[in-house]
Amino acid sequence: MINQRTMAFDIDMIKGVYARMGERVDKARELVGKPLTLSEKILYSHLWEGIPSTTFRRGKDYVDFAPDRVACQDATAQMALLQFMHAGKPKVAVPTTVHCDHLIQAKVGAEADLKRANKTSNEVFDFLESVSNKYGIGFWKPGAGIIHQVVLENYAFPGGMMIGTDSHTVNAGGLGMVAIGVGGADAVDVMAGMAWELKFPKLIGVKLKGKLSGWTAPKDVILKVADILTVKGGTGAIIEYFGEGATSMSCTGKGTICNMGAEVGATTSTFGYDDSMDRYLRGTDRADVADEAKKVAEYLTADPEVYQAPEKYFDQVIEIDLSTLEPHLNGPFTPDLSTPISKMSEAAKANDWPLNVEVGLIGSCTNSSYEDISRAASLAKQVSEKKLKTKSKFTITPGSELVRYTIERDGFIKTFNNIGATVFANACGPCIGMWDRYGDKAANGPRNTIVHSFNRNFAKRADGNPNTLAFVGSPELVTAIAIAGRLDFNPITDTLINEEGQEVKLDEPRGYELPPEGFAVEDAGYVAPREDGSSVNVKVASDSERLQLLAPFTPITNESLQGMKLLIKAFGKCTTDHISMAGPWLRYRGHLDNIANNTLIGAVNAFNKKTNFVKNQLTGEYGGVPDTQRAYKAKGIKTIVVGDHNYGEGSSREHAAMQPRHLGVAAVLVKSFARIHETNLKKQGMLALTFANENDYDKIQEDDTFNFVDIQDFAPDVPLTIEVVHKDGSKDMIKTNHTYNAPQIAWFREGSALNVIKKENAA
Ligand code: MIC
Ligand code: SF4
Repeated sequence: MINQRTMAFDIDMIKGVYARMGERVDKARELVGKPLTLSEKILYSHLWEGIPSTTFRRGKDYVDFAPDRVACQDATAQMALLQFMHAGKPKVAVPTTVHCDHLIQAKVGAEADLKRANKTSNEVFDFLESVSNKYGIGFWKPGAGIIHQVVLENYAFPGGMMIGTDSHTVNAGGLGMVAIGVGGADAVDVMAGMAWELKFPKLIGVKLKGKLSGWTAPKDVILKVADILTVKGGTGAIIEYFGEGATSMSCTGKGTICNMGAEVGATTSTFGYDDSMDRYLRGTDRADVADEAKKVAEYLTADPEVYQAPEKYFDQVIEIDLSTLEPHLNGPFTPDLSTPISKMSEAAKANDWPLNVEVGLIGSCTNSSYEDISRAASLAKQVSEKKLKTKSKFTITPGSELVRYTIERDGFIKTFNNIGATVFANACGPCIGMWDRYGDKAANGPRNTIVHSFNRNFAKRADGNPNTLAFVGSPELVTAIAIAGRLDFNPITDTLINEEGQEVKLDEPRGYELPPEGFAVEDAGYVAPREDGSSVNVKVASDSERLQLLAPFTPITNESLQGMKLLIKAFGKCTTDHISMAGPWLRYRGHLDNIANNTLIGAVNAFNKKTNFVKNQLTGEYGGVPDTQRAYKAKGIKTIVVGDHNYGEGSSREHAAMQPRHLGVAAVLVKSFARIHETNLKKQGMLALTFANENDYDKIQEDDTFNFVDIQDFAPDVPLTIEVVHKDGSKDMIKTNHTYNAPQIAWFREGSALNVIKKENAA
């Protein structure tokens, strides 16, 4: 039995979805006039209007959806729930859960780390627990596991639609959902019982030919997809996987592929319902969901014609042959720089990447299934069998207590301990910079290489050290490389010299899709909310440095958009980690004014190539971005941020929009946006604009002043013009595009989407 439940959570809701699905999908097929992909079936059966009455243009039309559930993690839930408290609702309108996973620092090992986190973040955990209790939200306490793993084990169901305040919510695609990462304000819409809006996505089909074998793992599929699509190639699209390679893969392997789909910017990824999902549902005590899904199985995958001739139904089709796919390592500093392991020796030499690997880290929300761990353990076991010595340090972060308990019972933790591994708490830990690797010396840390099975490897991401080169690989490859201690170790061809001077080769990894003796756990970590939470008091201390009640944003007026200054012109990659760094700053995720002190400190200033060093046009002096911005704010001067392509890539954290908004940035003008960040800016009542002519980026100078000359005519599909006045008095007229529809323009005019909700609820 999986802790507090013997059957699935919210089974009635799931039955309701399945009861409606047939009629809705049939109607959609009739309207669209051709066979449907799985993605379309799920989207059209979750329209806010109910039974479809019209078709939508992919990549063009905004559509109102009715997701089945919401999930939030601690670092984003604080802001989401602080906003929800303003929505004026007594209870959440759809099943919702909160998961404590991001705020646990990895240092010594699971037990001590968890104890410390419970002490240092106790105020935040208490806040989240009491808000959950009040509004009918399921609460997963610290140590229960990482949101996406817990969702896959407990809540995900084939054909469902969910949103979550974390970009890797997409993991649930492994169980055939359409699961989408959003900012907190989007989650508030759904929790408050309103429609959730999304531009109808484009569809990318990925045909997986052949089967995985030997050293190649599901991770290599997504590493290859990242190579093909790059970090922005999936933007605005759902990736749907199919083919023999898909059905022959485990459900959790599918989860890995969907999870890291966030790294190509995809709205989400998904797989059609198959036996692997049936096995996984039954293995996690959800035979009831499996039985229900079986009854509507034809609606939980694409119509047969689609996978036979995919080019007729998808906007883009990619084919990957799993039989010839090699293990890959992606990195450093970006998840799409892909190197097959057989080419690593050459690539490392050419790029001067340090070959010595200091640490191998496995686990995280995307790669800590029983299958992953058992396969990695089969390699760790060979260390003593073959009289080897593990050269790198090695760490494991299990994705959930369910997995951790089961792998301990089955002896894998012991196997890892035998090679000197550290087992961290079931939490994000090193994946989100909550890894105390260097104490306070991270900023000037030494140049070094690490390999991990996580998703992201942006600069400073894991340990705060800008000189750490992180490479992403499968847990199997990471383990083999940690044993060998070298980045260019190719376990398929290379041998190692053991303690007795003999040449030995690692055998291929072997594992189990699901635990042969079933999953087990003592306390999975779930806390059910009260039936009636109306008397629960939510306390936020007025002098708290961790939590701060929100004050509504005031609208940005047309007048304030004249005479604006440039805050920063960001050069190159500017991810949400650059805009609002995680790691030590996670501490302030519930306190807008405090966290605003990290605003854009990681962005590179295009004029001097330095971080956190921009010109204050009022004094002519250079200073940090937050301080400079606060100086403009004090004078009531609005500012603009300029950026390159895929601005805001990465996380769903709406702090990356709320902080600049709080400090007085009014507009962000870039070559292109990542989806979630663009929406987050709109939700907070800011202007998110793109250059109509990309080269105009080059026209922006350090001392520029900006006037929005036609902002009074702000309307859907009409570009906005900015007059840019340079220091020498010369001017450029710059045309900018936007994707605002009429309701989104109302968010801007009212100051934020939340202000609009509040107004509607008060009326
Ligand atoms: C991440 O992987 O970057 C995070 C940390 O999980 C974020 C959420 C956050 O910033 O809190 C994400 O992916 O959305
Ligand atoms: Fe946590 Fe990392 Fe997964 Fe984000 S990607 S949810 S930080 S484990």
